This record gives sequence, C-alpha cells and structure tokens, in this order.
Amino acid sequence: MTLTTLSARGRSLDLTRPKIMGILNVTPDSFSDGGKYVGVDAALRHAEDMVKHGAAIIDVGGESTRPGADPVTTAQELERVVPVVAAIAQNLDVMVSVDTSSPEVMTAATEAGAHIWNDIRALSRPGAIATAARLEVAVCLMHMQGDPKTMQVKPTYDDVVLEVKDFLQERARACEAAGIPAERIILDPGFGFGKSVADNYQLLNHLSEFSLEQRYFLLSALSRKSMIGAATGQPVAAERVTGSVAAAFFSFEHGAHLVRVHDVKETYEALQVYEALCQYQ
Ligand code: YH5
Repeated sequence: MTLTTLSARGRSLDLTRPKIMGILNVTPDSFSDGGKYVGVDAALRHAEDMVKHGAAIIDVGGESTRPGADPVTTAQELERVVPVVAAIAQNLDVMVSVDTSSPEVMTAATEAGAHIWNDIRALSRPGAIATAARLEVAVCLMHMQGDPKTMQVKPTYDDVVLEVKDFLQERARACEAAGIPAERIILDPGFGFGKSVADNYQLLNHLSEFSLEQRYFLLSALSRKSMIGAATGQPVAAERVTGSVAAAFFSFEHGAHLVRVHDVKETYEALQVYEALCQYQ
C-alpha cells in the first residue's frame, strides 16, 4: 500500500505529487539569509511570501546546524521558535514543521500550532519518540553521522547507502513501535550531515530507496548545500539557487514527496514543469 496523504493535528497534505517545504531560519546567525528573519513580524512576512509562491509547509528552525556551529540552549530555542510558530499558525493556511531535537521545544511549538517535528537527530533525545507519539505530530527522521560540531571532520562509511538505509529503518521501526503510524513518518538521508561530496551524490543517486519500499514519505533537503557548490564551483551559498533547483527536479523525479528549500518561487516553477510532465503521459 503506497501512502498518499500526510495528516497530523487536523491538517492534511496530498503527497501524490511532491510538495515544497520552505525554510524559515530564526537564528540570529543564519548564514543563508543573512539572519534577516529573527523578528516575529519579519519572519511572518517571509513565511507569507513562501506560501504565496507555493510552499505547502513552513519549516521553522532556531538551532544553527551548519557544520561547526555551537549548540543552542533550550531557552534560546523556545524564545526564537514558539512566537514565530504561533504567528504562522494563526495567520497562514499552511502546515508548520519545527526543526528541533528538543522534546520541550516541540511540545511548546505544538501547543502554538505546529504539525510536524523535523529532527536532524531522528528523535534520539530522551523522551523524544514518546513525546512525538503523544502529541500526534508527523515526524521527519534524518540520518546524520556524528554531530554538527564535528560531523564534517572525517566522515567514513563502508557502504553509505546501506548504512543510511539501515539507520532510517531502525528509527522508523522505533517510532512505529511507540505508536506513530507509518503515514506520519517522513525519512530523509540527511545530505551534508557527516558526508563527503561523493557520499552525498551516491545517496542522491539512490534517493528513491530511502522511502524503504514506499512504506514512508521521503524528504530531500539539498538546498544551497555545499554538495551543490562542489558541482557548480560556487562557494557562496546564496549563489547556489540554480544548482539547487536542478537537484530538486531530480528529487521530484526520483521519489521525493517533499523538498526542503530556501528558494520557494524558483523551486515551485520546476515543480510545475514536473507536474506538466506527469500530466501528459
Ligand atoms: C536536512 O538536510 N538541514 S539545517 C548548509 C548549507 C545550506 C543549508 C552550506 N535542517 C536539514 O539547511 N532538516 C537542516 O550550505 C534539515 N534535512 C532536514 N530534515 C542545514 C541546512 C543547510 C546547511
């Protein structure tokens, strides 16, 4: 049985065609957008803009997870994330995901109106899985080798595709065992999180396999990442838009239900071309 609809906390999203998750950084140091969106009003305006241009989900993140970044405190994360989630949930017709590893932050964000828990640590913190099950949120489980502080020092794998697959399988089973249904689980190979350029492109080549025989939804998050810059020779993240859109198109064609991107308008145009392709068989 293949999945069609992602439903969580009273909202649902048809994923028979791919959808776009727009990134909303609420870190003061967010590198990709220059940290412009830290105030609630500015964050809401940016979210509104992304929805207008085709985003079906807004992903709010208050922890900087770029390679080498320092950890954030729970208090800081709560302060950054919760008011922005509340503003979006009250004003926009969109699903809201929260990029956090903290059960405390997710609990507060869910009370403020969030629907999806996007965790780069795949619900590994104590109590995380039980909290997700109790809140009845959808979850995105991502693979990472190591932690953000050190993950790019020397990533090593015997078989990167197999190891990522096995990890995601184990996390998805743990979630299902705790009562989170498969229809609320999204898997993500975690491009750039403890992976060399070669590892990342091998994973992309095998993207469709990470839905584990279509048993779970699949998210691809490549936007502006260094693997794009490695191919295009573009060291500046904000100048990686075209390469990122190309990678998003590949993802649509290879089984991604969701793409997590900075550049919603540009990616949505690629999605419209993909939809036209699907329409005229
Ligand atoms: C992800 O892959 N990534 S935050 C480095 C960049 C550009 C972007 C140097 N949250 C993921 O977006 N959630 C982040 O260029 C995520 N999957 C999921 N599910 C890092 C990020 C980025 C890092």
